[in-house]
Amino acid sequence: MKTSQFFLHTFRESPADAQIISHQLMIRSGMIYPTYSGIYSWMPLGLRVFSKIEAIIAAEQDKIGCNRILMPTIQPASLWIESGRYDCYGKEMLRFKDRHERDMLYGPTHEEVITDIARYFIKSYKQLPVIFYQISSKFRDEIRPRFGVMRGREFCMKDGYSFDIDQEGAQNSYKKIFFSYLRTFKTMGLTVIPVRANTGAIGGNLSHEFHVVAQTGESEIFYDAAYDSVDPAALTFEELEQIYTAADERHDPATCGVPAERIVKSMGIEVGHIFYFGTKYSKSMNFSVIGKDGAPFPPEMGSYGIGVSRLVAAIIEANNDKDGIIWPDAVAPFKIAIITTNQQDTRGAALAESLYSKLLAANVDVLLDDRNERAGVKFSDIDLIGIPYQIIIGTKAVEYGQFELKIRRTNIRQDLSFDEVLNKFSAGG
Ligand code: 5CA
Repeated sequence: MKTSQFFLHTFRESPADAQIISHQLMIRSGMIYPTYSGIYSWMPLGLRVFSKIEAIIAAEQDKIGCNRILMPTIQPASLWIESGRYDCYGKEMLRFKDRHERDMLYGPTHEEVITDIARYFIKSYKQLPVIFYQISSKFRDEIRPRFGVMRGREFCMKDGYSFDIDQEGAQNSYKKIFFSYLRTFKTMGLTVIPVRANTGAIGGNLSHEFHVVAQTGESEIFYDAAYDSVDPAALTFEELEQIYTAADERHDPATCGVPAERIVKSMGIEVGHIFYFGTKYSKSMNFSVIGKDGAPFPPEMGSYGIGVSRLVAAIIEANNDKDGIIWPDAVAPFKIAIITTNQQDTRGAALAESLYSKLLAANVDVLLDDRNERAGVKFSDIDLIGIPYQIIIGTKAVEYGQFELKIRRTNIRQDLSFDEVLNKFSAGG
């Protein structure tokens, strides 16, 4: 992609209501546009990051055998009346009537819709276990939408739902998802802490939230300092459960059993939340399957969420400096930006064009900044939008064949030849 074609619009200032750095940087880099309070449009730069995050999540879900589907955003109230949640869900649910005066809603979550699907397709224990997931828009009429896409009203979630024969099966599905989430977040360059949580409106008795530790997080989390020195992916679920972690509403210093001086308290951004709730929905919605013994039974269920749009902001909170965003490679909108310092210099422009087409041919995600702007403007824009690697093509490149590589995160600069640049990045380095 070339900046001469790419719809890149950066701003020097951020609006007064943008209180946290990720919100400010997302607006300043033109990643999102606030269409309405808590409702955002994703612009080309933002959508590239969003899509990479979505693809990482989907790849990991597929790898562990989850089935991707797509459910409607608009749901009939009747399903929620069946499950018993219609009256208790409260004002967060956007309710309206269709032209036939039937009660409808914009889905804040999909337990009812998936249970209705499952009871149509699944008749026998032989069809279990199965896990479905989707990546789609949700609407929650949050009382205080804020921090941009961090707490939106319309937002994107990966929501997954498991169906199992018995408790043991359901807990295995839960654990499988638990560890897949650790891998998913790691691939995005994020460190997360899974904490024991309450189940709230979803219901059930086993639940974990996944938190990115950040000053600007909205939730308080508590955990045993011992957690800081473990690699959760290297432990079993049972071993991990031995180390105390808790979401705010679950933490009780009197009963937690960990000496106060060992308890770490920090702010966290909740990027994922998983629930095991047994037969809550299968029972209330009359979903049962025929068991081995010929008798019908309600399957055991769990649900598993990742905040896809929130993740974009969370990654920025964890990766920025005074000049802007610093994307981890895996989610960067472009891996490399080629910057000509003087686009009028046809020799430099030709070198840039040639490097650009060779990198493109090698399948590298590259942005060519071929704008007729001052070098300083280009440098600050490319820093702001967080491209991990910058190749600067100025007089040194034209005169001596020296292409300056700047690494955004470390600010380390290095002169490379044309072929060295090509080899370094074509090999996936
Ligand atoms: N049905 C379950 C799991 S599929 C569920 O809805 N869980 S949830 O309510 O915890 O939401 C899952 C994830 O969506 C949260 O962990 C959070 O990362 C994200 N999320 C929730 N509300 C918002 C919001 N208003 N804006 C952005 N992301 C949100």
